[in-house]
Formats: sequence, C-alpha cells, structure tokens
Amino acid sequence: MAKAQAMQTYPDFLDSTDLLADGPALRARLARDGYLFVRDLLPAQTILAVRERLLTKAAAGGWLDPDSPVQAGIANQAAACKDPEDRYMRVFRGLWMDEELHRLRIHPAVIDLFSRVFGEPALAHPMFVQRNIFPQTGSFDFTTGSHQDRVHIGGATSYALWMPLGDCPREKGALAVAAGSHTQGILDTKVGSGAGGMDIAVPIPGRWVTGAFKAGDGLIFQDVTVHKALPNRTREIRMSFDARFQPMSQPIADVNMVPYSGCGTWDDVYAGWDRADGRYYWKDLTLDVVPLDRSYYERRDAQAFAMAERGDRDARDAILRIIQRDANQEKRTRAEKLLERLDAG
Ligand SMILES: O=C(O)CCC(=O)C(=O)O
Repeated sequence: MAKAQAMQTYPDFLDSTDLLADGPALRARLARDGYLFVRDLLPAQTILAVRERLLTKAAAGGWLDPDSPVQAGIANQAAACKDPEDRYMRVFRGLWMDEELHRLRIHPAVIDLFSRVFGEPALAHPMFVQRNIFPQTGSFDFTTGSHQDRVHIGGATSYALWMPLGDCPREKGALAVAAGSHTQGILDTKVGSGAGGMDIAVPIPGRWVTGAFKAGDGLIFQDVTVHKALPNRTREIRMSFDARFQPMSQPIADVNMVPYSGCGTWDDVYAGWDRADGRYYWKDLTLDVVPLDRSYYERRDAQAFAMAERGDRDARDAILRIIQRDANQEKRTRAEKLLERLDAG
C-alpha cells in the first residue's frame, strides 16, 4: 500500500485551461511536457448524461450493487472483472457501443482544440477505448500499469484525450502521466497486465503528475508519454474513455479504423443507434491508412508463450489477448492450450 500512498502525493497537473484559445502556446507546452490538462473541455452535463446511460447498462449487466442507487455507481464487487475477460466483454460491448459515448470524441470543442494544437484539421480516430475499473480489494486488484500508447496505435504521432465519465478524484483511479517522458522515444516493454498486455521494463523517465478531475475535464498526452492509472480505492466503478487524435494529413494505422475488439463491425455498432449523426464520420475523408507495425506485439507474444510454458501466471492476460485478438489460428490454438494449463495450476 506504500506505493499507492506515494501516488496520492504526486504533484498536480499543470493546468493549461488559460491557453485553450492559443494553438501555438498549447503546442509548445505539449512539446515541452508531453501532456496538457484542461478544465471544462466538455460540458459537465454532457459527460454526466453519458455516465448515466453507461451506468444503467452496467447495472443491467450485474456490475453495480443492487442495494445502491444506480447513479452512485457503487460496484458489485462479486462481479469484479477486467478487459479482456469474457465476463467483462459480455457487459462492456453494450457500453462501448453507446451512441452518445461515441459522439464525445467528435464533439466540436474537442475537434477544435486538437485542430488548434495541430494547426490543421484534426482527425479523431474511429477506434477509441472506454474503461471500467472496479475498486481495488483484497481479492481484486487491477489498475492500468505504466505504458506508452505508440506501440498499440502506430501511424504518425498521435495524441490521446483521457476523460473520466464523471468526477474522478485521485483515489478513484485518476490517470497520472510522467511529464517529460515523451522525449525518450519508445521504451522497452515486458509482458504484463497493462494496456495491451504490456508493461514498461525500464526505469521511467520524467516526473509523475496527476490530479482530481471534475466531469468535463480532460487530459491530453502524446503517444510516447508514459502514463498509468492510480488504484481505485473508492467503492465506485471508475468509468472513463480515451480517444486518439492526429493531424488529418498524417498516416493512420489500420487498427484505428475498426471498432473495439470483440464489438463486431461498424454496422453492428450502429444497428442499435437512434440517430444517424456520428456514424462513419470518416468515410468521405481522404486518409492515408497504413499497416500497424506489429513487431512489438510479436515480441510480447514470444515472451508470453515462454512465460506460460514455465507456468508463470503473469502471462495470462497476454495469452488471453492472443486467443481473442490474434489473426493467426496456430498462435490462438497454442495460446488456448497454455491457458488451460495455467488455469489448471
Ligand atoms: O484509463 C485507464 O486506466 C488507462 C488509460 C490509458 O492507458 C490511455 O488512455 O491510454
């Protein structure tokens, strides 16, 4: 717990709200620190409306305490789970497909901000992430480990927008970034339970900063800025979304053009929507779509197979990801056998 306590004392983000209208100043600060923290980027009411929609779906999926009001977002700890477990995905799909959630990443305030930062039209990646972090307890302990996004996102330099769906004080699992870490390029990774089943394997450069978010506040960071989430020490599920943005003229990797893994096709996603706006917003744009450099995943998979052969359960998340997400049938079969062995102990 000492480590968690130390995280609670990280200094606050530098607040860049006063620079919001000044593209060159935002660009300079982002280049210097690797991140921007902005208050009230989206109207709180917009965020809270999405939060309520997602909580209703989470409650129907059994994730919330049946004895508490849905709006309180109190977790049913017996249902605690995480991406990419099957029981997580069963409920998560419905949350991720939510139409109002999808509209957040193309809200004019967001697109205008990134366009100012880039000095040219900004592209919101079609693919984005919605996260649900259950409280940390004796029997369930998952938070996002330190990582960089670049290996997962590929393409040209991109920037994330991370926003909690509702207020997010530090103890609810706020995001932290290592300011200045973006100057060191892509760092070595090892198999872990962090984003994409990878964690950073070397000492982390830069200076950790974090802060308390109010609904509508946003954190922007570069794709090589190291970041992680603080543990969720409340009784609520911490809900957030993170989307990626880049200058429209730059190459975008193919993996960012498809829905979240396990959520079907775009037609599947849109089938349950009431309104048409926000669907296929990229279809008429001229984009330079390139393949993702998969070498980082290939290295992760080789490490995960070697660990799982030795019976090391730390490989479990990466093995699960191979089973669910790898195009290669041979690898999936090998991973399935190893998972059975790992789970049999
Ligand atoms: O929300 C989290 O726990 C992790 C977010 C993250 O890793 C990201 O936005 O890239």
